[in-house]
Amino acid sequence: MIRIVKTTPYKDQKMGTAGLRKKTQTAMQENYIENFLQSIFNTIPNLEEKSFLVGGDGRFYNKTAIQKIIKIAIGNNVKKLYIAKDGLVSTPAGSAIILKNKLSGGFVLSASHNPGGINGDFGIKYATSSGGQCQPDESLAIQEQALNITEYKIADCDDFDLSTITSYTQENTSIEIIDPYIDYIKLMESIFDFDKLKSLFKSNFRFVFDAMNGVTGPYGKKIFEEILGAPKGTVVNSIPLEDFGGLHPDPNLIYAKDLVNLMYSETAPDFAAANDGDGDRNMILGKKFFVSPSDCLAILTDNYKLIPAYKNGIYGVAKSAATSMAVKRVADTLNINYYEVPTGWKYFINLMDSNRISFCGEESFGTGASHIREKDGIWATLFWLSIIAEKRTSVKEIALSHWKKYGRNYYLRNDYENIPQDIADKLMADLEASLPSLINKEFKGYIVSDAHPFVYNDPVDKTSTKNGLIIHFKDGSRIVYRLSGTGTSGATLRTYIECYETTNLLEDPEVMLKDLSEVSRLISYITSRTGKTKPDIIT
Ligand code: VG1
Ligand code: CO
Repeated sequence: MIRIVKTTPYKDQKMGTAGLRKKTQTAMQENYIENFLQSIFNTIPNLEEKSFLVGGDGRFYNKTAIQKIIKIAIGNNVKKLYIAKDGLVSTPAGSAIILKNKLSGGFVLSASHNPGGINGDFGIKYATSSGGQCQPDESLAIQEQALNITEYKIADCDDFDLSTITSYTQENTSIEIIDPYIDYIKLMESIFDFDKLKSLFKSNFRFVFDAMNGVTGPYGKKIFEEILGAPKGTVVNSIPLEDFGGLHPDPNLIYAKDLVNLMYSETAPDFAAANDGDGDRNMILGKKFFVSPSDCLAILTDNYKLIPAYKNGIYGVAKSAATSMAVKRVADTLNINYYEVPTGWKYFINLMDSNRISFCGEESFGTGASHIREKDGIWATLFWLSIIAEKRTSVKEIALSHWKKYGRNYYLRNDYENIPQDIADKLMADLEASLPSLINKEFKGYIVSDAHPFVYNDPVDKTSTKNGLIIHFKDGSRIVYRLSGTGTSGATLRTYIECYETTNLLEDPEVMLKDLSEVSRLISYITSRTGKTKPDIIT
């Protein structure tokens, strides 16, 4: 039986950089998930012809929310649901499943790299038939619905067993519990030379993959250990846990501490990678060596010919404005298309759909390609393994020879967290107003050459988006300022800082960018406005 339930809106149901992201206890409020799902369905016509994927990264409340989504979908007469077995699907695999099966969209329940558990975060990433997150106008339409919702439709039925591959029919909806691995694994096999990777694992090569107790554990076990022959135990933290074992499933130098310590110890293996909770982010490490995400994108692009799927050429590459300029140097040399877009993977989708780019990346540990419409941590890891299998040299050597060829963009992201929203908004507004007056001014030896808000004009649908403020200096250095769109408490100010070097290639970025970091605080009065003399997080 379908029930119509009267409800009242939650005023905070706004889409952020990557869908809806909230404190878990916020998401657990009565009707919270129901309202949001109904709001999405209200924007989609002809639901009786539509099919959706549902799954998540395994965090706390995943299973409860999946049952709610199934029942709301039945209530709205959706034609078909593909539910990931055990409710587990990575964000990239979700995109692959939507595209391969030509689904109308999907829901991946994840707050990505944010901690899980009842005191952690919860989220819903809503993808359309593009295989990626909905576009800004679609987000607005959903928000509009959410802010005015008065009722939702839900099926009165028992929960569904998600633990076996089977199918059900309820009212007019068919529900199929699917294997969430197979389509993704086949896709990876179609891109990379698995035989070559197997031969790498037959040598003395040693690799650790840290799934951070998130959803890529089972994917990693199947791909690296079972198929490619890496030794058992190569994948660590491999069982998806509701609270990520208390870890913060964010693959960076701070939160993947055990892995970083291992890689900087005398017993370090040759190569390591970590993925975030939902498997779209990656961190790449060599022996005593860290590859920054911006460099990662540049290095992968420079080596595209080594990968069977790309050996005949790539269309081009795109990066978020906040990401370092390293990949532009490669794009210019390779003479391929190059685009700079706002932060958020959705901005890459039009460029991929129109064959303008093949690769893309963000400084926030995201790299990916047009095989799907999300960033892809395992893809990036397989790409690095392929480069190593070909060159049989160390990660450090690969990066160093890249810098020798192109120069090095030293890069840091400084985050100032938990700032009261009004203070953060005012800081940004005042900084924006002051930009014209900064031109030609000197700060600690750095002279401003240009300063402007970043405006992106989408070449496909002709929309323009404003995201962040950019300050260029005469020597090629840059500072980008923007406010996070994924936080769940207070505002986070992100400042992205870079300089360019052609000779001094092996310095510590924090040393290289010490003065420029100070300049970033001076120009925007961070300290006097927030009381913070240094960033809370440096990545
Ligand atoms: C952050 C990152 C951004 C990324 C987004 C989603 O957004 O900066 O690059 O696309 O998270 O990543 P923000 O607005 O907080 O800076 V994930 O792994 O949630 O999908
Ligand atoms: Co993520």
